[in-house]
Amino acid sequence: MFMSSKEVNKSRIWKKLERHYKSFRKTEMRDMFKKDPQRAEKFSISLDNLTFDYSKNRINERTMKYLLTLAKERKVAEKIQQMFSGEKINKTENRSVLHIALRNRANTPIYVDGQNVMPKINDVLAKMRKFTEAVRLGEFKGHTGKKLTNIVNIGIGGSDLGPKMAVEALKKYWAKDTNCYFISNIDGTACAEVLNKVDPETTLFIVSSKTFTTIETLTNAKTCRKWLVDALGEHAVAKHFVAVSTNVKEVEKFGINPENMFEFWDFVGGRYSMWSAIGLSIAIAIGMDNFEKMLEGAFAMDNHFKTAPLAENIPVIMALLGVWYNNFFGFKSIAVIPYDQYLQYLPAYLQQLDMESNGKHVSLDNQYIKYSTAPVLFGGAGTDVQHSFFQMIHQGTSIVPCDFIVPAISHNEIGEHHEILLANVLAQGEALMRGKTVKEAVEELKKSGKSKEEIEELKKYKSFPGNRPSNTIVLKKVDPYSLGMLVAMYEHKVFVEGVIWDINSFDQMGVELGKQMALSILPELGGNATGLSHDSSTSRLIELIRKLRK
Ligand code: G6Q
Repeated sequence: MFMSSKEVNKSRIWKKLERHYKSFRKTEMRDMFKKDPQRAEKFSISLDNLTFDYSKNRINERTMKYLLTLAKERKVAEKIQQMFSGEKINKTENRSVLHIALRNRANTPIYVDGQNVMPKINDVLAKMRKFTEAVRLGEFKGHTGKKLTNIVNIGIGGSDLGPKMAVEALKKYWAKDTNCYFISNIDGTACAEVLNKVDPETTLFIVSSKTFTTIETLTNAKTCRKWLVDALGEHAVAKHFVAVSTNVKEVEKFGINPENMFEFWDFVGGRYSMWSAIGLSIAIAIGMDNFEKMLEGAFAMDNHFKTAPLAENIPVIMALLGVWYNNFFGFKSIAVIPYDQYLQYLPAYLQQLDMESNGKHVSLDNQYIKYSTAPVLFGGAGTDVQHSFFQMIHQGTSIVPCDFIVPAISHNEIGEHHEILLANVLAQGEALMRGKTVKEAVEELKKSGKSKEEIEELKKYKSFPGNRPSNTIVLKKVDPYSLGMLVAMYEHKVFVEGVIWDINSFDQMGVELGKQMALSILPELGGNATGLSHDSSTSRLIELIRKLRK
Protein backbone atom coordinates (compact mmCIF):
# COMPACT_ATOMS: atom_id res chain seq x y z
CA MET A 1 0.00 0.00 0.00
CA PHE A 2 1.30 3.45 -0.91
CA MET A 3 1.26 5.83 2.03
CA SER A 4 -0.62 9.07 1.70
CA SER A 5 1.16 12.36 2.39
CA LYS A 6 -0.64 12.52 5.75
CA GLU A 7 1.07 9.32 6.67
CA VAL A 8 4.58 10.19 5.49
CA ASN A 9 5.72 11.70 8.78
CA LYS A 10 3.51 9.35 10.81
CA SER A 11 4.89 6.20 9.24
CA ARG A 12 6.85 3.68 11.29
CA ILE A 13 10.01 4.32 9.33
CA TRP A 14 9.73 8.09 9.84
CA LYS A 15 9.30 7.52 13.60
CA LYS A 16 12.26 5.19 13.57
CA LEU A 17 14.33 7.87 11.87
CA GLU A 18 13.19 10.38 14.49
CA ARG A 19 14.30 8.06 17.30
CA HIS A 20 17.55 7.35 15.50
CA TYR A 21 18.14 11.07 15.07
CA LYS A 22 17.70 11.65 18.83
CA SER A 23 20.21 9.02 19.80
CA PHE A 24 22.64 9.87 17.02
CA ARG A 25 22.55 13.65 16.69
CA LYS A 26 25.50 14.27 19.00
CA THR A 27 27.74 11.69 17.34
CA GLU A 28 30.81 13.39 15.97
CA MET A 29 31.93 12.69 12.44
CA ARG A 30 35.56 13.01 13.45
CA ASP A 31 35.09 10.09 15.88
CA MET A 32 33.38 7.99 13.22
CA PHE A 33 36.29 8.64 10.85
CA LYS A 34 38.74 7.60 13.54
CA LYS A 35 36.87 4.41 14.31
CA ASP A 36 36.32 3.32 10.74
CA PRO A 37 39.20 3.66 8.28
CA GLN A 38 36.91 2.41 5.53
CA ARG A 39 34.37 5.21 6.03
CA ALA A 40 35.33 7.25 2.97
CA GLU A 41 35.28 4.19 0.75
CA LYS A 42 31.99 3.01 2.20
CA PHE A 43 30.28 6.32 1.62
CA SER A 44 31.52 7.18 -1.88
CA ILE A 45 30.12 6.34 -5.29
CA SER A 46 31.83 6.84 -8.64
CA LEU A 47 30.32 7.02 -12.08
CA ASP A 48 32.69 7.53 -15.01
CA ASN A 49 34.82 10.51 -14.08
CA LEU A 50 32.50 11.77 -11.38
CA THR A 51 32.98 10.79 -7.73
CA PHE A 52 30.45 11.57 -5.07
CA ASP A 53 31.98 11.42 -1.59
CA TYR A 54 29.30 11.66 1.07
CA SER A 55 31.36 10.36 3.96
CA LYS A 56 31.50 13.77 5.66
CA ASN A 57 27.84 13.54 6.61
CA ARG A 58 26.22 12.85 9.96
CA ILE A 59 25.30 9.32 9.06
CA ASN A 60 26.24 5.76 9.90
CA GLU A 61 25.19 2.45 8.38
CA ARG A 62 21.99 2.42 10.37
CA THR A 63 21.05 5.93 9.17
CA MET A 64 21.48 4.83 5.58
CA LYS A 65 19.55 1.64 6.18
CA TYR A 66 16.59 3.56 7.58
CA LEU A 67 16.72 6.25 4.90
CA LEU A 68 16.80 3.60 2.20
CA THR A 69 13.79 1.92 3.80
CA LEU A 70 12.02 5.27 3.65
CA ALA A 71 12.91 5.48 -0.05
CA LYS A 72 11.54 1.99 -0.62
CA GLU A 73 8.34 2.70 1.24
CA ARG A 74 7.89 5.92 -0.70
CA LYS A 75 8.24 3.78 -3.84
CA VAL A 76 11.14 5.77 -5.24
CA ALA A 77 12.18 2.97 -7.64
CA GLU A 78 8.65 2.69 -9.02
CA LYS A 79 8.36 6.46 -9.44
CA ILE A 80 11.64 6.55 -11.35
CA GLN A 81 10.30 3.94 -13.74
CA GLN A 82 7.05 5.91 -14.12
CA MET A 83 8.95 9.03 -15.12
CA PHE A 84 11.15 7.18 -17.61
CA SER A 85 8.19 5.42 -19.19
CA GLY A 86 6.36 8.68 -19.92
CA GLU A 87 3.56 8.38 -17.35
CA LYS A 88 1.82 11.65 -16.62
CA ILE A 89 3.45 12.20 -13.26
CA ASN A 90 2.96 15.97 -13.47
CA LYS A 91 -0.57 15.47 -12.15
CA THR A 92 -1.69 19.07 -11.71
CA GLU A 93 -0.94 19.81 -15.37
CA ASN A 94 -1.69 16.30 -16.65
CA ARG A 95 1.69 16.04 -18.37
CA SER A 96 4.47 13.55 -18.78
CA VAL A 97 7.89 14.60 -17.53
CA LEU A 98 10.35 13.71 -20.23
CA HIS A 99 13.50 15.80 -20.11
CA ILE A 100 15.13 12.36 -20.01
CA ALA A 101 13.79 11.69 -23.52
CA LEU A 102 15.73 14.70 -24.83
CA ARG A 103 18.98 12.92 -24.02
CA ASN A 104 17.85 9.37 -24.66
CA ARG A 105 20.88 8.56 -26.79
CA ALA A 106 19.84 4.90 -27.11
CA ASN A 107 16.79 6.16 -28.99
CA THR A 108 14.55 3.52 -27.38
CA PRO A 109 10.91 4.45 -27.90
CA ILE A 110 9.21 6.51 -25.19
CA TYR A 111 5.46 6.89 -25.52
CA VAL A 112 3.14 9.74 -24.65
CA ASP A 113 -0.53 9.08 -25.39
CA GLY A 114 0.48 6.09 -27.49
CA GLN A 115 2.95 8.08 -29.60
CA ASN A 116 6.70 7.58 -29.60
CA VAL A 117 8.23 10.99 -28.86
CA MET A 118 11.72 10.08 -30.07
CA PRO A 119 11.27 10.83 -33.80
CA LYS A 120 10.22 14.43 -33.15
CA ILE A 121 13.04 14.92 -30.64
CA ASN A 122 15.52 13.60 -33.21
CA ASP A 123 14.05 15.84 -35.90
CA VAL A 124 14.62 18.93 -33.78
CA LEU A 125 18.16 17.82 -32.92
CA ALA A 126 18.83 17.43 -36.64
CA LYS A 127 17.36 20.86 -37.35
CA MET A 128 19.52 22.32 -34.57
CA ARG A 129 22.61 20.68 -36.05
CA LYS A 130 21.89 22.06 -39.50
CA PHE A 131 21.23 25.56 -38.25
CA THR A 132 24.05 25.79 -35.70
CA GLU A 133 26.59 24.51 -38.21
CA ALA A 134 25.37 27.01 -40.80
CA VAL A 135 25.73 29.85 -38.30
CA ARG A 136 29.14 28.67 -37.10
CA LEU A 137 30.42 28.27 -40.65
CA GLY A 138 29.04 31.65 -41.65
CA GLU A 139 26.67 30.08 -44.19
CA PHE A 140 23.59 31.42 -42.46
CA LYS A 141 24.49 35.07 -42.65
CA GLY A 142 23.00 38.28 -41.37
CA HIS A 143 20.94 40.58 -43.59
CA THR A 144 23.98 42.48 -44.85
CA GLY A 145 25.96 39.32 -45.56
CA LYS A 146 28.07 39.32 -42.41
CA LYS A 147 28.73 36.32 -40.20
CA LEU A 148 26.57 36.14 -37.07
CA THR A 149 29.01 36.13 -34.20
CA ASN A 150 26.97 37.71 -31.42
CA ILE A 151 24.39 35.34 -30.02
CA VAL A 152 21.76 36.89 -27.76
CA ASN A 153 19.37 34.59 -25.93
CA ILE A 154 16.21 36.38 -24.83
CA GLY A 155 14.35 34.32 -22.23
CA ILE A 156 13.76 34.15 -18.50
CA GLY A 157 13.62 31.52 -15.73
CA GLY A 158 13.90 28.08 -17.25
CA SER A 159 14.48 29.63 -20.68
CA ASP A 160 17.52 31.51 -19.41
CA LEU A 161 19.20 30.00 -16.36
CA GLY A 162 20.13 26.64 -17.91
CA PRO A 163 21.60 27.97 -21.17
CA LYS A 164 23.33 30.83 -19.35
CA MET A 165 24.88 28.45 -16.83
CA ALA A 166 25.98 25.91 -19.47
CA VAL A 167 27.30 28.49 -21.94
CA GLU A 168 29.46 29.96 -19.18
CA ALA A 169 30.51 26.52 -17.88
CA LEU A 170 31.71 25.52 -21.34
CA LYS A 171 33.35 28.79 -22.35
CA LYS A 172 36.54 26.95 -23.25
CA TYR A 173 34.61 25.16 -26.00
CA TRP A 174 33.19 28.29 -27.65
CA ALA A 175 33.87 28.96 -31.30
CA LYS A 176 36.71 31.46 -31.40
CA ASP A 177 34.79 34.35 -32.95
CA THR A 178 31.52 33.83 -31.04
CA ASN A 179 30.18 35.86 -28.13
CA CYS A 180 27.09 34.96 -26.13
CA TYR A 181 24.78 37.29 -24.23
CA PHE A 182 21.65 36.73 -22.17
CA ILE A 183 18.77 39.12 -21.70
CA SER A 184 16.27 38.02 -19.08
CA ASN A 185 15.23 40.80 -16.74
CA ILE A 186 12.41 43.16 -17.67
CA ASP A 187 14.63 45.92 -16.30
CA GLY A 188 15.48 47.93 -19.41
CA THR A 189 19.07 47.94 -18.24
CA ALA A 190 19.42 44.27 -19.17
CA CYS A 191 18.49 45.03 -22.78
CA ALA A 192 20.35 48.32 -23.00
CA GLU A 193 23.61 46.92 -21.70
CA VAL A 194 23.65 44.05 -24.22
CA LEU A 195 22.52 46.18 -27.16
CA ASN A 196 25.31 48.64 -26.34
CA LYS A 197 27.83 45.88 -26.87
CA VAL A 198 26.62 44.23 -30.07
CA ASP A 199 26.43 45.23 -33.72
CA PRO A 200 23.07 44.66 -35.46
CA GLU A 201 24.77 43.30 -38.60
CA THR A 202 26.41 40.44 -36.70
CA THR A 203 23.80 39.68 -34.04
CA LEU A 204 21.46 36.70 -33.86
CA PHE A 205 18.60 36.92 -31.37
CA ILE A 206 17.14 33.67 -30.05
CA VAL A 207 13.77 34.32 -28.47
CA SER A 208 13.39 31.42 -26.05
CA SER A 209 9.99 31.02 -24.49
CA LYS A 210 8.05 27.83 -23.99
CA THR A 211 4.72 29.65 -23.90
CA PHE A 212 5.72 32.72 -25.93
CA THR A 213 3.47 34.75 -23.66
CA THR A 214 5.95 35.71 -20.93
CA ILE A 215 5.82 39.48 -20.51
CA GLU A 216 9.54 39.94 -19.80
CA THR A 217 10.67 37.93 -22.82
CA LEU A 218 8.17 39.44 -25.23
CA THR A 219 8.93 42.98 -24.08
CA ASN A 220 12.67 42.40 -24.39
CA ALA A 221 12.21 40.72 -27.78
CA LYS A 222 10.11 43.66 -29.06
CA THR A 223 12.76 46.14 -27.92
CA CYS A 224 15.51 44.15 -29.64
CA ARG A 225 13.40 43.77 -32.77
CA LYS A 226 12.82 47.52 -32.94
CA TRP A 227 16.56 48.15 -32.42
CA LEU A 228 17.36 45.82 -35.31
CA VAL A 229 14.66 47.19 -37.62
CA ASP A 230 15.76 50.76 -36.90
CA ALA A 231 19.28 49.82 -37.96
CA LEU A 232 18.71 47.38 -40.82
CA GLY A 233 15.05 47.57 -41.82
CA GLU A 234 12.09 45.20 -41.48
CA HIS A 235 13.48 42.61 -43.91
CA ALA A 236 16.41 41.95 -41.61
CA VAL A 237 14.21 40.23 -39.01
CA ALA A 238 14.18 36.89 -40.86
CA LYS A 239 17.98 36.73 -40.77
CA HIS A 240 18.46 37.92 -37.21
CA PHE A 241 15.61 36.40 -35.20
CA VAL A 242 14.83 32.78 -34.42
CA ALA A 243 12.45 31.40 -31.81
CA VAL A 244 12.42 28.40 -29.51
CA SER A 245 8.94 27.60 -28.29
CA THR A 246 6.04 25.19 -28.04
CA ASN A 247 3.66 27.84 -29.37
CA VAL A 248 3.81 28.24 -33.19
CA LYS A 249 0.83 30.58 -33.26
CA GLU A 250 2.35 33.16 -30.94
CA VAL A 251 5.72 32.90 -32.67
CA GLU A 252 4.06 33.74 -35.98
CA LYS A 253 2.09 36.53 -34.38
CA PHE A 254 5.33 38.02 -33.12
CA GLY A 255 6.63 38.10 -36.67
CA ILE A 256 9.07 35.21 -36.70
CA ASN A 257 8.72 32.77 -39.58
CA PRO A 258 7.88 29.27 -38.19
CA GLU A 259 10.70 27.98 -40.40
CA ASN A 260 13.00 29.82 -38.04
CA MET A 261 11.36 28.24 -35.03
CA PHE A 262 12.73 25.32 -33.04
CA GLU A 263 10.08 23.33 -31.33
CA PHE A 264 9.83 21.63 -27.98
CA TRP A 265 6.90 20.17 -26.12
CA ASP A 266 4.83 20.43 -23.00
CA PHE A 267 6.40 17.28 -21.59
CA VAL A 268 9.55 19.33 -21.03
CA GLY A 269 9.35 21.63 -18.00
CA GLY A 270 10.97 25.08 -18.33
CA ARG A 271 13.68 24.47 -15.73
CA TYR A 272 14.39 21.07 -17.26
CA SER A 273 14.66 22.35 -20.81
CA MET A 274 18.32 23.16 -21.48
CA TRP A 275 18.61 19.77 -23.22
CA SER A 276 16.00 20.80 -25.78
CA ALA A 277 16.17 23.53 -28.42
CA ILE A 278 16.19 25.94 -25.46
CA GLY A 279 19.87 24.99 -25.50
CA LEU A 280 20.29 26.49 -28.99
CA SER A 281 22.62 29.19 -27.68
CA ILE A 282 24.75 26.46 -26.05
CA ALA A 283 24.83 24.50 -29.31
CA ILE A 284 25.89 27.53 -31.35
CA ALA A 285 28.58 28.43 -28.85
CA ILE A 286 30.13 24.99 -28.39
CA GLY A 287 28.99 23.21 -31.56
CA MET A 288 26.46 20.43 -31.92
CA ASP A 289 29.01 17.64 -31.33
CA ASN A 290 29.81 19.07 -27.94
CA PHE A 291 26.12 19.72 -27.23
CA GLU A 292 25.49 16.04 -27.90
CA LYS A 293 28.35 15.12 -25.57
CA MET A 294 26.50 17.03 -22.88
CA LEU A 295 23.38 14.99 -23.68
CA GLU A 296 25.49 11.83 -23.46
CA GLY A 297 26.75 12.79 -20.01
CA ALA A 298 23.19 13.34 -18.86
CA PHE A 299 22.18 10.03 -20.46
CA ALA A 300 24.91 8.22 -18.49
CA MET A 301 23.53 9.72 -15.28
CA ASP A 302 19.98 8.81 -16.35
CA ASN A 303 20.99 5.19 -16.85
CA HIS A 304 22.72 5.12 -13.50
CA PHE A 305 19.65 6.64 -11.84
CA LYS A 306 17.33 4.20 -13.55
CA THR A 307 19.30 1.02 -12.96
CA ALA A 308 21.59 1.35 -9.92
CA PRO A 309 20.24 -0.11 -6.68
CA LEU A 310 18.97 2.63 -4.36
CA ALA A 311 21.92 2.13 -2.00
CA GLU A 312 24.41 2.83 -4.81
CA ASN A 313 22.42 5.48 -6.60
CA ILE A 314 24.01 8.94 -6.43
CA PRO A 315 20.89 11.10 -6.88
CA VAL A 316 18.92 8.89 -4.48
CA ILE A 317 21.58 9.14 -1.78
CA MET A 318 21.86 12.91 -2.29
CA ALA A 319 18.12 13.25 -1.87
CA LEU A 320 18.00 11.05 1.23
CA LEU A 321 20.71 13.17 2.84
CA GLY A 322 18.65 16.23 1.95
CA VAL A 323 15.61 14.73 3.69
CA TRP A 324 17.70 13.61 6.68
CA TYR A 325 18.93 17.15 7.34
CA ASN A 326 15.78 19.02 6.38
CA ASN A 327 13.20 16.90 8.17
CA PHE A 328 15.11 15.41 11.10
CA PHE A 329 17.93 17.82 11.94
CA GLY A 330 15.84 20.81 10.91
CA PHE A 331 18.56 22.38 8.75
CA LYS A 332 16.64 24.77 6.52
CA SER A 333 19.21 25.75 3.95
CA ILE A 334 21.86 24.17 1.78
CA ALA A 335 24.80 25.66 -0.09
CA VAL A 336 26.30 24.61 -3.40
CA ILE A 337 29.85 25.79 -3.91
CA PRO A 338 31.53 24.99 -7.20
CA TYR A 339 35.28 25.46 -7.06
CA ASP A 340 35.48 26.40 -10.70
CA GLN A 341 35.00 29.87 -12.09
CA TYR A 342 33.24 28.48 -15.15
CA LEU A 343 30.55 27.00 -12.90
CA GLN A 344 29.74 30.36 -11.35
CA TYR A 345 26.11 30.31 -12.49
CA LEU A 346 25.44 26.78 -11.31
CA PRO A 347 24.11 27.85 -7.87
CA ALA A 348 21.59 30.23 -9.48
CA TYR A 349 20.51 27.48 -11.84
CA LEU A 350 20.15 24.97 -9.00
CA GLN A 351 18.28 27.49 -6.92
CA GLN A 352 15.46 27.47 -9.44
CA LEU A 353 15.67 23.73 -9.97
CA ASP A 354 15.34 22.94 -6.28
CA MET A 355 13.20 25.75 -4.93
CA GLU A 356 10.74 26.02 -7.81
CA SER A 357 10.39 22.26 -8.00
CA ASN A 358 10.00 21.44 -4.33
CA GLY A 359 8.95 24.69 -2.68
CA LYS A 360 5.39 23.41 -2.31
CA HIS A 361 2.83 23.20 0.48
CA VAL A 362 0.24 20.86 -1.02
CA SER A 363 0.90 17.18 -1.65
CA LEU A 364 0.17 15.11 -4.72
CA ASP A 365 -2.87 13.74 -2.92
CA ASN A 366 -4.18 17.26 -2.41
CA GLN A 367 -3.41 17.70 1.29
CA TYR A 368 -1.68 20.55 3.09
CA ILE A 369 1.77 19.28 3.97
CA LYS A 370 2.77 19.16 7.64
CA TYR A 371 6.50 18.66 7.22
CA SER A 372 9.11 20.87 5.71
CA THR A 373 9.87 20.71 1.96
CA ALA A 374 12.46 22.54 -0.20
CA PRO A 375 15.29 24.15 1.74
CA VAL A 376 16.75 27.54 0.84
CA LEU A 377 19.52 26.91 -1.68
CA PHE A 378 22.29 29.42 -2.12
CA GLY A 379 25.90 29.39 -3.16
CA GLY A 380 28.64 30.86 -5.25
CA ALA A 381 32.04 30.03 -6.64
CA GLY A 382 34.90 29.07 -4.34
CA THR A 383 37.27 30.40 -3.23
CA ASP A 384 35.43 33.76 -3.49
CA VAL A 385 32.65 32.77 -1.12
CA GLN A 386 35.14 31.64 1.52
CA HIS A 387 35.63 35.37 2.02
CA SER A 388 31.94 36.12 2.34
CA PHE A 389 29.38 33.71 3.77
CA PHE A 390 31.76 31.03 5.03
CA GLN A 391 32.04 32.71 8.42
CA MET A 392 28.42 31.74 9.00
CA ILE A 393 28.91 28.24 7.57
CA HIS A 394 31.76 27.58 10.03
CA GLN A 395 30.64 29.37 13.17
CA GLY A 396 27.04 30.49 12.71
CA THR A 397 24.23 29.10 14.83
CA SER A 398 22.46 27.54 11.81
CA ILE A 399 23.99 24.56 10.11
CA VAL A 400 24.16 24.59 6.32
CA PRO A 401 25.05 21.32 4.59
CA CYS A 402 27.34 22.09 1.65
CA ASP A 403 28.00 20.52 -1.72
CA PHE A 404 31.53 21.16 -2.87
CA ILE A 405 32.06 20.58 -6.60
CA VAL A 406 35.55 20.60 -8.03
CA PRO A 407 37.36 19.48 -11.18
CA ALA A 408 40.73 17.76 -10.64
CA ILE A 409 42.05 19.47 -13.75
CA SER A 410 41.47 23.11 -14.62
CA HIS A 411 41.11 24.48 -18.13
CA ASN A 412 43.57 27.11 -17.04
CA GLU A 413 46.45 25.38 -15.29
CA ILE A 414 48.49 28.47 -14.63
CA GLY A 415 51.31 28.21 -12.11
CA GLU A 416 50.03 27.02 -8.76
CA HIS A 417 46.50 28.40 -9.12
CA HIS A 418 44.67 25.15 -9.39
CA GLU A 419 46.58 23.37 -6.67
CA ILE A 420 45.85 26.21 -4.28
CA LEU A 421 42.20 26.02 -5.24
CA LEU A 422 42.15 22.24 -4.72
CA ALA A 423 43.82 22.57 -1.35
CA ASN A 424 41.16 25.07 -0.36
CA VAL A 425 38.16 22.98 -1.29
CA LEU A 426 39.55 19.95 0.52
CA ALA A 427 40.42 22.07 3.54
CA GLN A 428 36.90 23.48 3.77
CA GLY A 429 35.28 20.04 3.87
CA GLU A 430 37.74 18.81 6.46
CA ALA A 431 37.51 21.96 8.58
CA LEU A 432 33.71 21.85 8.62
CA MET A 433 33.78 18.21 9.63
CA ARG A 434 36.55 18.37 12.23
CA GLY A 435 36.10 21.83 13.66
CA LYS A 436 38.45 23.00 16.38
CA THR A 437 37.72 22.34 20.03
CA VAL A 438 38.30 24.98 22.67
CA LYS A 439 41.16 22.82 23.93
CA GLU A 440 42.76 22.81 20.49
CA ALA A 441 42.26 26.55 20.22
CA VAL A 442 43.99 27.04 23.57
CA GLU A 443 46.96 24.92 22.45
CA GLU A 444 47.28 26.97 19.30
CA LEU A 445 47.08 30.27 21.15
CA LYS A 446 49.73 29.06 23.60
CA LYS A 447 52.03 28.19 20.73
CA SER A 448 51.58 31.63 19.21
CA GLY A 449 52.81 33.14 22.46
CA LYS A 450 49.58 34.66 23.78
CA SER A 451 49.30 35.46 27.48
CA LYS A 452 46.99 33.55 29.81
CA GLU A 453 44.51 36.43 29.87
CA GLU A 454 44.56 36.74 26.11
CA ILE A 455 43.96 33.01 25.74
CA GLU A 456 41.02 33.17 28.15
CA GLU A 457 39.60 36.08 26.21
CA LEU A 458 40.03 34.52 22.76
CA LYS A 459 39.57 30.77 23.12
CA LYS A 460 35.84 30.59 22.39
CA TYR A 461 36.05 32.92 19.40
CA LYS A 462 38.85 30.82 17.99
CA SER A 463 37.01 27.51 18.36
CA PHE A 464 34.90 25.86 15.66
CA PRO A 465 31.98 23.57 16.51
CA GLY A 466 32.68 21.25 13.56
CA ASN A 467 30.47 18.24 12.81
CA ARG A 468 29.12 20.25 9.87
CA PRO A 469 28.20 18.14 6.86
CA SER A 470 29.32 18.36 3.26
CA ASN A 471 29.35 16.31 0.08
CA THR A 472 32.34 16.51 -2.23
CA ILE A 473 31.78 15.96 -5.92
CA VAL A 474 34.98 15.57 -7.90
CA LEU A 475 35.00 15.74 -11.70
CA LYS A 476 38.00 15.14 -13.86
CA LYS A 477 37.43 18.34 -15.80
CA VAL A 478 34.47 20.60 -16.55
CA ASP A 479 33.67 19.37 -20.05
CA PRO A 480 30.36 18.92 -21.88
CA TYR A 481 30.01 15.31 -20.78
CA SER A 482 30.69 15.91 -17.09
CA LEU A 483 28.46 18.99 -17.06
CA GLY A 484 25.65 16.83 -18.46
CA MET A 485 26.20 14.29 -15.70
CA LEU A 486 26.34 16.91 -13.00
CA VAL A 487 23.15 18.69 -13.99
CA ALA A 488 21.19 15.45 -14.51
CA MET A 489 22.39 14.31 -11.09
CA TYR A 490 20.83 17.36 -9.44
CA GLU A 491 17.63 17.07 -11.49
CA HIS A 492 17.15 13.55 -10.23
CA LYS A 493 18.06 14.44 -6.67
CA VAL A 494 15.29 17.03 -6.67
CA PHE A 495 12.87 14.50 -8.15
CA VAL A 496 13.59 11.92 -5.42
CA GLU A 497 13.12 14.50 -2.67
CA GLY A 498 9.81 15.39 -4.27
CA VAL A 499 8.80 11.72 -4.24
CA ILE A 500 9.67 11.40 -0.54
CA TRP A 501 7.70 14.57 0.25
CA ASP A 502 4.82 13.53 -2.03
CA ILE A 503 5.18 16.66 -4.11
CA ASN A 504 4.64 17.34 -7.77
CA SER A 505 8.09 18.72 -8.55
CA PHE A 506 7.07 19.77 -12.06
CA ASP A 507 4.57 22.59 -11.72
CA GLN A 508 5.18 26.13 -10.40
CA MET A 509 1.85 27.66 -9.45
CA GLY A 510 3.54 29.73 -6.76
CA VAL A 511 4.90 32.15 -9.36
CA GLU A 512 1.44 33.16 -10.58
CA LEU A 513 -0.01 35.41 -7.89
CA GLY A 514 2.68 38.09 -8.09
CA LYS A 515 2.41 38.11 -11.90
CA GLN A 516 -1.39 38.64 -11.70
CA MET A 517 -1.03 41.49 -9.26
CA ALA A 518 1.67 43.17 -11.36
CA LEU A 519 -0.80 43.28 -14.23
CA SER A 520 -3.33 45.11 -12.10
CA ILE A 521 -0.76 47.56 -10.69
CA LEU A 522 0.73 48.40 -14.10
CA PRO A 523 -2.05 50.78 -15.25
CA GLU A 524 -2.22 52.33 -11.79
CA LEU A 525 1.40 53.46 -11.99
CA GLY A 526 0.52 55.49 -15.04
CA GLY A 527 -2.03 57.35 -12.95
CA ASN A 528 -5.03 56.07 -14.86
CA ALA A 529 -6.46 54.03 -12.02
CA THR A 530 -9.85 55.12 -10.78
CA GLY A 531 -9.79 53.67 -7.27
CA LEU A 532 -6.87 51.85 -5.71
CA SER A 533 -7.91 48.73 -3.86
CA HIS A 534 -4.64 47.77 -2.24
CA ASP A 535 -3.46 47.65 1.32
CA SER A 536 -2.31 51.05 2.60
CA SER A 537 1.38 50.20 2.16
CA THR A 538 1.04 49.23 -1.50
CA SER A 539 -1.24 52.23 -2.23
CA ARG A 540 1.21 54.66 -0.61
CA LEU A 541 4.12 53.14 -2.51
CA ILE A 542 2.21 53.54 -5.79
CA GLU A 543 1.51 57.18 -4.94
CA LEU A 544 5.14 57.78 -3.99
CA ILE A 545 6.46 56.26 -7.21
CA ARG A 546 3.95 58.24 -9.28
CA LYS A 547 5.19 61.45 -7.64
CA LEU A 548 8.87 60.57 -8.06
CA ARG A 549 8.39 59.71 -11.73
CA LYS A 550 6.54 62.93 -12.62
C1 G6Q B 1 10.39 26.85 -15.16
C2 G6Q B 1 9.31 27.79 -15.12
C3 G6Q B 1 9.68 29.20 -15.49
C4 G6Q B 1 9.67 29.46 -16.98
C5 G6Q B 1 9.69 30.97 -17.22
C6 G6Q B 1 9.72 31.32 -18.66
O1 G6Q B 1 10.26 25.68 -14.95
O2 G6Q B 1 8.26 27.30 -15.83
O3 G6Q B 1 10.91 29.60 -14.96
O4 G6Q B 1 10.73 28.83 -17.61
O5 G6Q B 1 8.57 31.54 -16.62
O6 G6Q B 1 8.62 30.80 -19.32
P1 G6Q B 1 8.55 30.74 -20.87
O7 G6Q B 1 9.63 29.86 -21.35
O8 G6Q B 1 7.19 30.21 -21.19
O9 G6Q B 1 8.75 32.15 -21.35
